[in-house]
Amino acid sequence: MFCNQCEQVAKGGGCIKIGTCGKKPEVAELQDLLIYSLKGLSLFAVEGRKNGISDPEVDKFTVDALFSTLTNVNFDPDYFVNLVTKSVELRERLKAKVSLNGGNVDSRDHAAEFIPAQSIEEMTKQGKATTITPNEVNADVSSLEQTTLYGLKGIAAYAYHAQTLGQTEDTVYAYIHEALSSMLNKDLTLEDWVKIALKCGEINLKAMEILDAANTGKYGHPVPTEVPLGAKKGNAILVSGHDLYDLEDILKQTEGKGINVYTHGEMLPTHGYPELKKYAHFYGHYGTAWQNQHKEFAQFPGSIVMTTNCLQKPHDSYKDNIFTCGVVGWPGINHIQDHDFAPAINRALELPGFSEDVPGKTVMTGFARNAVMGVADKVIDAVKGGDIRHFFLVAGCDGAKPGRNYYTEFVEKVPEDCIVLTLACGKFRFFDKDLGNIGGIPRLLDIGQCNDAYSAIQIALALSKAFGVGVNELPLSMVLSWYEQKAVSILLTLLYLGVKDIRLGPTLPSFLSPNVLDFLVKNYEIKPITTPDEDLAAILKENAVEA
Ligand code: FSO
Ligand code: SF4
Repeated sequence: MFCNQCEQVAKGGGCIKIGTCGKKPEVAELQDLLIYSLKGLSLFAVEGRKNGISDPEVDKFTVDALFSTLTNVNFDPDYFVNLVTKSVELRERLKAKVSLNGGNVDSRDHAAEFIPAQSIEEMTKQGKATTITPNEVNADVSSLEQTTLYGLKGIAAYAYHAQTLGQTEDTVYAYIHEALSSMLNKDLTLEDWVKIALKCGEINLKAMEILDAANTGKYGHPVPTEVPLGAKKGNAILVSGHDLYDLEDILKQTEGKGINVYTHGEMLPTHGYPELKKYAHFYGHYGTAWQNQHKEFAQFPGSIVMTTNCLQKPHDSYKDNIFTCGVVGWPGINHIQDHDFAPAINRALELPGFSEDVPGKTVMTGFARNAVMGVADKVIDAVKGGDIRHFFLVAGCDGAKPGRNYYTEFVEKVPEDCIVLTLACGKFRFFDKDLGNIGGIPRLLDIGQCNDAYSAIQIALALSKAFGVGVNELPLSMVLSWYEQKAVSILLTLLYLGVKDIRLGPTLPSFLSPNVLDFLVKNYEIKPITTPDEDLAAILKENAVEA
């Protein structure tokens, strides 16, 4: 196996024996075969669109399949065997349709013709033959191709959640197919790949926009909401991952059953949505970020539902209590079918639940774009009056590496006349700190999930409009942490928008070649994080000079 798609990659720039995430070689190679089959399928999806044919099943399948290969989503070899088989079936069906409509289906590319082997062992061998390792001869093209593939996985995650709520956009599907099929074209130049990678950022913005429309359209705009971190006596279900629709189903299906519903990890911001918070048994938040799940899930006295990433190998102590759904999977772990959460609900009723109320702190969430823009006048006055000196967007993923303590320290050291905006699971490094407020505006504003990066972008664009300056001239600095591929797509979106001077950590992606990194440094002034003191001093000094 070779996998280098996330920040947890093994030393040397690739996981080659087993993934640090727990992904086994068999699964890695089946995922590689799936990606290869999607490239073949995409050749005909592109040709189909040229001839007025688009196939909604192919579009949805491509997104689901890509998302299932994102870090910490699915570890079940059988799942990937089925997806490869389905991908080839869809390819042949589409090929026939395109041919009937006068399209050219003469591609002799192996990806357009291969037939999956009958046994899992043989299929794994087929996958191994398609594994892509960084190409030393053409390192920069190979680096941009990988960046694009990982960006596509991020786009697929957003498109998946949007399509679950019935929101789709053909430009997103069309780009995914174009980019995947481009990966079979060995004649593309470095310039071509720069364009494809930046286009990935543009399309990701679209995917995030439709997700935002889907979430706010169905559940309302988030409002500032106080969320208990303690617990209530009674049976309990813990919902992790990112999917709002799954959560709504769980809330509906548990109503009147004496079960309290808790969020874990990236589900925390769901407490801010009016159409979700209206459920009286939607109680509070339990635990912190994904990498702490072994300890936190083992202690939770109810059942647990993992709606999307980030899943880790379930420990024996809670493996009978945890349920996966949608594209998530682990071999031998119960999987929810067709949104029927009865197995997880019944398990919650069998388990003891909380024997008494557990007192705890509370945290605030729900400062998404609508809430922040609602107080824009106040914010602008505070900046003009000198009460707010600077905004820091301290956002992104959490992870297990010790270097991530940088983000906790950074937020602790942000001067009192500055505001911290945050989103995604990295916030659990500081989410329960009381940073006070500036003239009634909280100094720590939780915009939402990593899936709500669109909201942060809209806030930045609205501020730049209000101040009559570009985003790069705002008193706003981005200090980002990355882990998996959604972060790659968001980074590409920020580059597409021309955002400069991003500080990125805890380490830089291993799939960026030295020249690609140099390009990003020269054109976008991307910087690796150093120390909180050094970075804060540098940011505030630059800002003071500009002011
Ligand atoms: Fe975190 Fe995991 Fe949301 Fe990521 S839970 S790390 S960016 O996969 O999805 O922020
Ligand atoms: Fe390694 Fe990350 Fe790939 Fe898992 S997803 S195999 S940790 S690079």
